Amino acid sequence: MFFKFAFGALATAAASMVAVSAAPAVDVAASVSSPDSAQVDGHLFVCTDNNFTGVCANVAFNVDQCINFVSPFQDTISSFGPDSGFICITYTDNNCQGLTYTAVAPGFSSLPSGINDAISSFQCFHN
Ligand SMILES: [Ca+2]
Repeated sequence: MFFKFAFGALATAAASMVAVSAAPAVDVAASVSSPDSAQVDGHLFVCTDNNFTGVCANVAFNVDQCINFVSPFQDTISSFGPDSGFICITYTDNNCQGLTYTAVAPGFSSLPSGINDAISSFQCFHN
């Protein structure tokens, strides 16, 4: 998860990964009905392209909560990673159903066929 980003918007996304306070992450969190950022347990950093590039967001979660992705992250994620201290299970269908792919920090800079561009929801736990 530690890459140099070529574009300003991506640099902002990278900064949000650390500061967990940037506007894009908050907007996405709200759009997927994530809990209030002041009360969340952690964040799953997701990007639409490999190597944590493309459109990225730091999606807030509470442990044991299943969150469905919405546009632009529904069936587009190609790299992702959770905050340290958590294990996150992604699913190829909504409501945490379908094939699973599990990550701990720093996550995966690319995903295998069948998972790439197929993730629809996720659920995280303390690791
Ligand atoms: Ca993708």
